[in-house]
Amino acid sequence: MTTVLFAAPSLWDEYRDVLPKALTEAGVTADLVLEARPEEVDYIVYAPSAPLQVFTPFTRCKAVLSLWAGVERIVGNQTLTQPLCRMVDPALAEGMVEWVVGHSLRHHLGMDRHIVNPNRNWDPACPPLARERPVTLLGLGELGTACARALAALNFPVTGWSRSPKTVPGIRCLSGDEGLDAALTDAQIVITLLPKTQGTENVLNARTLALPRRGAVILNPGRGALIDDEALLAALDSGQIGHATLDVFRTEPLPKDHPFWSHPQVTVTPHIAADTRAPSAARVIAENIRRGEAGEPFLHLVDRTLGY
Ligand code: NDP
Ligand code: OXD
Repeated sequence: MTTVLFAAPSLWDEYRDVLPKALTEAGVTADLVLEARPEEVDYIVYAPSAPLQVFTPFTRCKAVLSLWAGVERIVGNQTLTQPLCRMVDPALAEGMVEWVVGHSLRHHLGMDRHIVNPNRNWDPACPPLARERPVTLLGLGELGTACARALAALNFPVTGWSRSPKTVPGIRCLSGDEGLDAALTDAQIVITLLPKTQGTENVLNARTLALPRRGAVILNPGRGALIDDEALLAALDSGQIGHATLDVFRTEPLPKDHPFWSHPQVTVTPHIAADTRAPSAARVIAENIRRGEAGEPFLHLVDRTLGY
């Protein structure tokens, strides 16, 4: 019998029905458990909240399957020698597209001026068309590409930046250290959808925040560490950056006394840009277990040397 250890007990209520169903639909017969003798476990379903952090005793385990897309809290775990797969799920991408498009349109259309207008100002200034507002996505992976396509479909001129060169129809694709400055220069909306790695930490810093058009908007649904907080606050205070909508932070929950909470040009959302939805995530987990049992390659393997 295949034993699947669900090592994220705080999420069990969401998965207790949908994961067995997904396993059955995938044709996998498995014992899904919350506790087991480590040497009897074939697969571990993992989330950062999981108390399990030492993987050495799981000698039979064929893969650790993350419910999260971002794996920075497990990828460097020295006790983890088993393959690590991250969450790639159409529902996660759908949620991220909605958050990114929604917040981009808020700033593009200047909605705040009309939603909060205590002095009843009749200000008929019209925003430019989307085609006149360049948007840059740092990160052209599963989520970045989905967002790039959605924004391009609304006519925004979209530039995407990735580590390796890419071709995405309708998107200006740049890559590598040499592509970063060109990707940011003159952008009016900058969206960060990169993983947190040594290569991406503080990618937005005092130097790079000076490159977008004055008054540009930053949206960060990626990870807090992608942005140098102090540099962002200075850029907001000087007007170089007009607004920052931030979903992720170096410390979460964001401490109550953090200056982001009180800054008039910062919107804080509580790491809700895209949630892992249990019914579809369960299907992703079940498919990888089916593959493992059939001796097929796992989907969405993390590259430990790259860190994502
Ligand atoms: P992917 O791994 O599919 O994409 C990552 C992208 O970042 C790729 O385009 C990759 O380049 C690029 N990249 C990585 N390192 C560098 C670098 N050093 N320089 C330039 N580009 C780099 O990840 P996803 O799109 O699935 O997810 C992105 C991140 O979104 C997650 O890691 C997570 O942190 C965050 N996230 C946030 C959520 C939220 O609710 N706020 C929900 C889910 C995810 P290449 O294509 O060449 O590999
Ligand atoms: C994730 C996240 O990485 O929710 O899945 O941030």
